[in-house]
Amino acid sequence: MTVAASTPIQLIQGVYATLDERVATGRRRLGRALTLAEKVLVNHLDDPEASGLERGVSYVDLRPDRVAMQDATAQMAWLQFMTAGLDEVRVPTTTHCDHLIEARDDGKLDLATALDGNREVYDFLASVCARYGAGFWKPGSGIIHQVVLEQYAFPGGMMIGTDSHTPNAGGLGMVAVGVGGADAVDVMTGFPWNVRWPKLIGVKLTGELNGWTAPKDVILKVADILTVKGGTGAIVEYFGSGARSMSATGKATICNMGAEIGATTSMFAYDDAIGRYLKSTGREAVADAANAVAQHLRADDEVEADPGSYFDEVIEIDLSTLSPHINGPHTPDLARPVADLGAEAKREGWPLEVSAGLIGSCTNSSYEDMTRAASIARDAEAKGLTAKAPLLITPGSEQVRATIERDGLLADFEALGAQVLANACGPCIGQWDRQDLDDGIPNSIVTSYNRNFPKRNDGYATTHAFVTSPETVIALTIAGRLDFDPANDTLLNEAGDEVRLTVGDGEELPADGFDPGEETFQAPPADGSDIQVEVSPTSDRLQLLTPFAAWDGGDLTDLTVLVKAQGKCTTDHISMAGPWLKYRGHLENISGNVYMGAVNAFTGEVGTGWDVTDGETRTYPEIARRYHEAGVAWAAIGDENMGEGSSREHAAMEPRFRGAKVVIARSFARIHETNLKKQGVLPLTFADPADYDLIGPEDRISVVGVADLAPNVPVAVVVAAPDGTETRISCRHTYSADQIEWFKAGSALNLIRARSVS
Ligand code: MIC
Ligand code: SF4
Repeated sequence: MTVAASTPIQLIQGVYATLDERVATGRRRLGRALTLAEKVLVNHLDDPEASGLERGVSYVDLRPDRVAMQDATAQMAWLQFMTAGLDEVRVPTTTHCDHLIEARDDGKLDLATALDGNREVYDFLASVCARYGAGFWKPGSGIIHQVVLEQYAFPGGMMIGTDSHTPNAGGLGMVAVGVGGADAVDVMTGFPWNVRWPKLIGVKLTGELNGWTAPKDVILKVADILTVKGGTGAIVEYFGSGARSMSATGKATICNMGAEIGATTSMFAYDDAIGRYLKSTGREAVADAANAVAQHLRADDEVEADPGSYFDEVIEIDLSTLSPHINGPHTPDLARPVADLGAEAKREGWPLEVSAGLIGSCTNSSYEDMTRAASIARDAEAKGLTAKAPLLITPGSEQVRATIERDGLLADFEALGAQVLANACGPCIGQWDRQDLDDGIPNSIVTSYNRNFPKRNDGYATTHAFVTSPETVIALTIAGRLDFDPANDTLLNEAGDEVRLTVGDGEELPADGFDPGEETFQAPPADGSDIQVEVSPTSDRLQLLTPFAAWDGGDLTDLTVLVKAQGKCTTDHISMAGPWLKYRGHLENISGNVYMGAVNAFTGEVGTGWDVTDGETRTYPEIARRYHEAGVAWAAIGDENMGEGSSREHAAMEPRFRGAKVVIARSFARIHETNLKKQGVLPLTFADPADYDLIGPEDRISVVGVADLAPNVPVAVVVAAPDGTETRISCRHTYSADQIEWFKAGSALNLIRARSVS
């Protein structure tokens, strides 16, 4: 298999060739018209006749068309793939280098520093891709989701990616789902991808965006309505005239940030805007092929006419009356109109001064985003305004960077004093060596990113991050204040005149086409079998994996409680990013951060707990290491939406490596729950959420009747208090019969290894 810099038209035609028959099968089996998501799903079922199709209940096997991985998650995924004994990936796969570039000076310098500092990891990824037939996008090529949108995504396709914002490709009408590395390895090794048949949420968009309102405001509003867990287990399908009025990249922004409501993915139907984007990015043939099957790349007419009969939940948003929004701090679903932020910030004591504005990330770094933001920069310049706070720009891809440079937009930002960073994630994932401010100083930043968990951007707990559209970011950065409403307020310019900022319409696509910029793709050789993939035994960045032990057949008894997390415990809390990204290929070293950000429910302290072996208080990573060395098996307890956020399987592998047997929470985020299952840790939820309160610091937890673990049957857990009192509680799980085998084997990967050997 040769993996090219774009999806071959033959692959797409192959997917479209089965649409007629598969859509008919879906309509027949469900006895009704189909939504778009259902069409794409049915067309990718491993067995369309036999699969269960009960929403939120049946587990199904799907056959994705592609796999994409970014450098921070790909290392662990490839290390797992390498143990499977295959010669080549079975599904087209690409690796994208975007997460490991730290922002400090400017794009060029920072890239050179990253190339040097991460050489071992980049060499590993480049050689492992060449060895196993995968495409490699070098550092500087751009953020995975922008590159995928520009090169690989296609309407009606299905892909999985080892990053939670993979749904970005839903902007082109793809079912694109974020997964942990072990899921990717299943598909790369030729096995189907096993997932629960999703529920469906419909979002009907009417009207048209105008003024300061942008596509970002749609998802900020949806996040407000659904909250960080409201999309769990569901695909969000956008439809209606308002959906058709938006650009393809605007649609991608909305789908991208659907990750923040826990949705499996989000998607839009194929339309003229998507066709225009495909043509503009050199994919005329894909647009032609999509046009030929267009009736299957949207929901059946009955769905738009009567959405309530087809979706589990329907939300309606009128774009004409939607106001610009801004969400945060600390959680992406805390929304309000921009106009109301000032009053709320004063009430809450959030610093009103804006200390930095950041535009970019996979969510908002398209050509259209940049032209809208640059129009405000030009307007401000012309009106004698300067930016009151530092402005940092990260172009989403080399193609966007080269094009906005050619078209003078970078110069517009630079005229405002902006720092142009590398085409990478940068400050979005804590890769920000912030020079202008030290830790400990309460401050507010505004970003066009998607997440704003504490410490996420600069590593400072005292930074309040607000997420909004690029337009609003630049306006608030120019004003230097959170209590500025660009649509209604004025600013004083250098001459002392009151002026109002205006926002341009932006350009959907570059009139002169895209400039591809520097060549950043490395195709694999036709035969990579003689390529050596080096992992030094003394490396502190990479470590070969040792298989986890299989289940011993007994109950999980007498487990110590390592951590009982209170409130938000995202994957950033469980396995911090930023400085820790450098250990993503080294399980032992990265375990040095396990649960470091979790709030101890017994003490309210962050990252420290009680060590049962000697009664001392230590950091969670230290206690976990000591338990591992002493052979103490343990449990972790979580609150609502445990493991929210990222796809990083390190948040499951680290606990597993250090001896976790079970994680019991009030509820889980989808990817984290699957990652725990895949790595052989039992994820359970309290049947009665109030039982969370029962667990004390010195209690011992036993999961009984493990041998009888069966789908849809609750599990009994005995909580033994230090005085000997035992309380029996009931917990739920979501294992299918197949998934129970992962647990028994010790991990899903152990099963793959066993199958490849036999
Ligand atoms: C994120 O936005 O949190 C990340 C960093 O892109 C993660 C992936 C990772 O942790 O490597 C994600 O969203 O999945
Ligand atoms: Fe990168 Fe941020 Fe997007 Fe994650 S959310 S892929 S860190 S740009």
